[in-house]
Amino acid sequence: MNQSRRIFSVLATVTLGAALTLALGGCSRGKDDKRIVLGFSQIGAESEWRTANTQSIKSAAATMGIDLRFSDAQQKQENQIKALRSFIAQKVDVIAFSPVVETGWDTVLQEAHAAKIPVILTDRSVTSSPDLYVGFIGSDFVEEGRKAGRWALQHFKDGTDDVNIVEIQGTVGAGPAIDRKKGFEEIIATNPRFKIIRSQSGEFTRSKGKEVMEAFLKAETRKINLLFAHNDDMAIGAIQAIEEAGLKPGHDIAIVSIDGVKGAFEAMIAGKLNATIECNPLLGPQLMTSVTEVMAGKPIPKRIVVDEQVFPMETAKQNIQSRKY
Ligand code: GYE
Repeated sequence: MNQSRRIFSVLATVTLGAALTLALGGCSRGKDDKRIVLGFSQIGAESEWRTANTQSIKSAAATMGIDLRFSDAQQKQENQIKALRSFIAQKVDVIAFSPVVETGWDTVLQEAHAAKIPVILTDRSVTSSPDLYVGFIGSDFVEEGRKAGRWALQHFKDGTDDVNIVEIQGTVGAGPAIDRKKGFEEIIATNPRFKIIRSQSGEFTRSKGKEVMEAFLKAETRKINLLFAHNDDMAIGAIQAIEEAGLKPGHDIAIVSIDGVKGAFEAMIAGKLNATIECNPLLGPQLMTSVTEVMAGKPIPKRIVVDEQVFPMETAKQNIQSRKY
């Protein structure tokens, strides 16, 4: 081999090697990358809450040096199951996910268990056996529903008339939809004046919330006194529908919703939303701490509950600046 040929052949080998390293780099890691690999399956991007939750998870992983494989399921359980199976195939160190609905997870959780990959639930829980996951970090949704109910009892305490309530529920089968309804009903059942006259799912989105409220307003002949929306986004959608029907949201129809996102504070300052019950989406740091603990062989609590408050309209102005989502 002459000089130039030898140089060419060396160069070709080096280039081919580099190209292969680059190509493989996406799915496998360098030998000395000791970072923990976390596969995370997110529900989607249906609400302001979810966007804040995703940001929190991504930035906490970056801060804590965790190699995050993030997958968005676009609100479909089948996509989440596919993502979990792909994490198992990739042999990630830990799997975490926010289950869109509560049921239907047994098989895939058993597969993760058989592969000895610990699973942490965040935000929403499942009905599967607690032996199939190491812990669940999230809010107490029944308590959030109770807080909304207590707020309603207080708000209408002076009257004697019936309080006709319409409810816009979250995604059918989702933990927060089931539990918020349960907590709210438990409280309003203590006063016979309070009646839910219509209830339908608005899938946790603004556009569906608007659609459902439009349908309620069209079909209902009785006066609607209160709207209970399972999240702020649906309440914000419903506010538009109420205005388009020529009514004053927050006045003609009182509104209470859950999450405490910026949009809700803005609506309260504008006098269109009466109260929001906080549900904290900033679960990233807690999740990453749990992931590191699990990898260090430490037990983590089976249930980590997030602390939350109620914000009535009157306190919106003084609190909006300090809101982080
Ligand atoms: O309230 C809603 C989101 O699971 C707590 O999901 C979460 C809920 C939240 O879409 O806005």
